[in-house]
Amino acid sequence: MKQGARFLIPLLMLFLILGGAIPSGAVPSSQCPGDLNGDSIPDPASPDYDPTVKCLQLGAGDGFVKMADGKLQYMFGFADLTGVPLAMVMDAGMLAGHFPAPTIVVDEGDKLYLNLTNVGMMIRPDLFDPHTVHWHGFPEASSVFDGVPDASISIFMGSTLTYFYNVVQPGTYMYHCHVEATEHMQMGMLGNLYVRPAQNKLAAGTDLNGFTHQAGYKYVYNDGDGSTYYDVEYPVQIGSFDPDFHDASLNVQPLPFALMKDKYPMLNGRGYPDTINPGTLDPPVDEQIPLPGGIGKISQTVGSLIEATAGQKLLLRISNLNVTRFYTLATSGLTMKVVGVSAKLLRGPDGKDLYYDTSSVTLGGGESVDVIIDTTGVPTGTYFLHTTNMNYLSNYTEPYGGMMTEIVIN
Ligand SMILES: [Cu+2]
Repeated sequence: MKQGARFLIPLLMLFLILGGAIPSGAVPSSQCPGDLNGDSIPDPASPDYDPTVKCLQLGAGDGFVKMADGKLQYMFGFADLTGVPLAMVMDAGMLAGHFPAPTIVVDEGDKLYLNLTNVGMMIRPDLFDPHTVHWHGFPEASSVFDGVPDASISIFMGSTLTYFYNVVQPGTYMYHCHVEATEHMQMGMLGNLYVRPAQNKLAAGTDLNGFTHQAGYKYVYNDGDGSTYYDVEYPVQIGSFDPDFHDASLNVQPLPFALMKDKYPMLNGRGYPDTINPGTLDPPVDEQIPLPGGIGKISQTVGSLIEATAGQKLLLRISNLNVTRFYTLATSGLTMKVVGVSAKLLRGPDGKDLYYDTSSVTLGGGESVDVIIDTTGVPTGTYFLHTTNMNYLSNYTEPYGGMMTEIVIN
């Protein structure tokens, strides 16, 4: 990190010289039907108010996160700026990247207006990288909202694009920036995203092939028989960082694409034992990089401690967005029933139930599974969800960490 500090001084001077390159005075032109005061939140008093409209204001830029062994990592990331007045979005978004990106949860039938503002790279003002949002695996309303630069548009510094999604399919998805995807995804522009099914909103007492729906019941998919009922849910995203790649980016060095080897395996942007901290991690700080008001913003808010009460059905929405390899996640002493794969209910073409029980799932980048753990009859206690790629039960040189978290049955 000393090396990083050496490069930072000239970079900061460059930033001051290029001050106009990042138009912090520009006010995003965001769309949110029913928003009366420009904070990206629909107001019920508005004549345009529609309860199925959801709005999000995301910033795309850079920031810092801390690994479980204490190492600071420069990263690119998204920030949730919903509720921030539009005039403040550029300032609030700078150096505010989160890892993982803010979790997006919507209901089938919603209309989602996702405003993406590129706030620029504070630490790398020499980069003029655009960004996008790619909702992986979802049938977009138009290819312009797909976020793949070849087929749609990407967002430059100071600009905002409103992505519109007609939320027609439930399931466990994920999202990421698709610009220079190997770099921007390795750098951390990855997040959880899932859609709850319309079946949740059926009238109480509705018969589902012998299963009686009640108010408050939740399902993973529109299964028609209550077989994907669950009580509590947790998104668990597999991700991993290569510190050599991140340090090269911080130090304005050539990026080692072909040498990329992730040494910080994580769940929801943390290695064990940070994974079992249910709350927000302390803001990352480093005395070596004296950037006033910069480093120190909260950037890791999504824990992965999993808790249930014995007898409950526990849903894990597991996705993998790392760019380097497959990972296997296993449970010890618990059975996982796989009911969905890659945002689809696991059924054959004739509707035949293809759910299966397992103790491990293996996912490559871009894959997801929905697993239900029925804790009926399970002894209370602490269980583990961990990778069986044993070398990744580590935080780089520190053993006993990495891609692992705890499932606590109370
Ligand atoms: Cu990007």
